[in-house]
Amino acid sequence: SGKRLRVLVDMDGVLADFEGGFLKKYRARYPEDPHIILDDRRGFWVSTQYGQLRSDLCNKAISIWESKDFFIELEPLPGGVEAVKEMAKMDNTDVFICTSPIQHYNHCPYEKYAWVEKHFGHDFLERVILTRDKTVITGDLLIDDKPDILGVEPKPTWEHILFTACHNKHLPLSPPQRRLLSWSDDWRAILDSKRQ
Ligand code: UMP
Repeated sequence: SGKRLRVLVDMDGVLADFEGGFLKKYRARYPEDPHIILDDRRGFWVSTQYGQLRSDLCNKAISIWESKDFFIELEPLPGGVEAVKEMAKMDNTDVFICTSPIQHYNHCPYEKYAWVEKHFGHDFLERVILTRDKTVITGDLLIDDKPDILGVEPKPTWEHILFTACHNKHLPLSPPQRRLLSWSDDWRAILDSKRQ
């Protein structure tokens, strides 16, 4: 009953393994330099933490995700593609993949579309939203691993569900904020809680 539910799902860190893909390619390209194991990641910005480890490592980190084939070769996170495909088939439910491309645009926007086509099929390209400001996108839910999602709209329509990632797992939630621990967690209950 009631109106349709609109769910926005983030890509990096929620559907695609950005952190794992980064670490693997960083270690391969800079084998003599120190790295941060995933369990020690803190803070959303990988480049910031690498810059704190040693100042030159900030730009070395950035060089990894600015490289061709970085985004297309990211592995899907367990259960994510299946969950979103299932969501898209649910009655009265509209799902969109809502992702922020990097400003170095040579490869990233193209490869984000290509990744969705590869894992979801061509028809799902209708469901992709590329934006640097998610606060101007309307929806009932935004499932995203970034703790602070800010932009020009001070009161976004969506409820942010914090998707657990290596960099945010130790963060306390400010009530009434909710988490999705993984795609094995009860995402259906979160959707149902927003239905009229
Ligand atoms: N990103 C950076 N720097 C970092 C970590 C990630 O630029 O240290 C990029 C990768 C993604 C984007 O393209 O930021 C995050 O997008 P969302 O997950 O917020 O959609």
